[in-house]
Amino acid sequence: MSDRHPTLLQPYSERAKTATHPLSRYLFRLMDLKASNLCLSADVTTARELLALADRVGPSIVVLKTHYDLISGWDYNPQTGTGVKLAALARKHGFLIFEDRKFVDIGKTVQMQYTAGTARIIEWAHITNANIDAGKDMVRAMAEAAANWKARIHYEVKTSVSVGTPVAGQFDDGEEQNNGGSDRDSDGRKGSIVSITTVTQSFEPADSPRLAKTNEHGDELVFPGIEEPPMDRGLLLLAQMSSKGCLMTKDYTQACVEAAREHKDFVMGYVAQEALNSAPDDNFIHMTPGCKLPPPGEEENGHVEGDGLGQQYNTPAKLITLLGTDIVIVGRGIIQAADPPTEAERYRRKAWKAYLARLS
Ligand code: BMP
Repeated sequence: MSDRHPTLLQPYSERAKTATHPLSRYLFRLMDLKASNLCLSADVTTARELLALADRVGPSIVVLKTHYDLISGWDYNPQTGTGVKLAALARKHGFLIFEDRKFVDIGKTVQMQYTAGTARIIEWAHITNANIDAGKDMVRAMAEAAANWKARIHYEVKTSVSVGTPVAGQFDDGEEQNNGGSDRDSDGRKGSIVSITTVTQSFEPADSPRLAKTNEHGDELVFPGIEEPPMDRGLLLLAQMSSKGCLMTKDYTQACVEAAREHKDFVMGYVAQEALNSAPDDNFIHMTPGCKLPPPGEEENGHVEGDGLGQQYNTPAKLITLLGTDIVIVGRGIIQAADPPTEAERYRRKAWKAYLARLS
């Protein structure tokens, strides 16, 4: 770990000013505003539980991590489904959604998996991640897909059927017009058209405030103190894992660092077990799973047992103060508690304290 890198001693509010990625700048500001560097890994099994948990724990977190493919009853409707409902909760409580999809494949395939298919992840997840074992071109492919998506969402959803005589300006230049050829007359109308039927269909992103307002009561609520996140999408590179015997080598991790530097406009940072910023102008964000606190009342920096299936745990103090991560990702530590919101607050306080300790 690069223990003397300047970002380790910089407040998140300062890092918000120099981060390259618009979503990282936003996230650092959100962390500062909510005094939270906690991500909930919402690994529950039904959509109903997921939405209820997001609503209850939302006030304590800045990121909610999903595995959409372990949720039964996930509603794929792009306008009213689970992704849209999560996005509304994200706006209400002020958190970003991170789909822990761990993309790994050839570029063309990941582009399609990211933007299309059943889940249309790009539409509701601000952040996703990739294992770059397949090579760095995959990152470029995902960056391109995200840029194309962002360019497309400037068009809004509009499915309309109109019958009548269109006025000038109704068609964009170059748009196909089934008018049999016509000239505009002096008042701008297309003189030779008696009647025309136009079907226009475009779309709107799942996290558009306007779309969500048509959804359910309360979905129009927006977290105070900060604007809504930018429409940019961000990628985290899976640079190291928390699991025992993980096969990711130092060379692989270093390749992630290089890929991140090459795609600063799309890569926000890493899922890693330690801080990886080492070049003078690195300001990537680090999120770290494999985090658990000993039960309340026990030595807070004591050893925490793994789960018997390869998962290994460290405390927020070790991960943030010593190893320099920015956001801890906690799943079962919170979900399996008797009262998840209270436990999430305990994790938030400890993780924030660990960050303040690092600064001092
Ligand atoms: P838990 O806190 O319950 O162990 O959950 C950890 C979560 O983080 C899981 O969703 C897992 O898929 C994810 N994760 C991990 O545990 N280690 C990694 O290295 C990368 C992960 O995404």
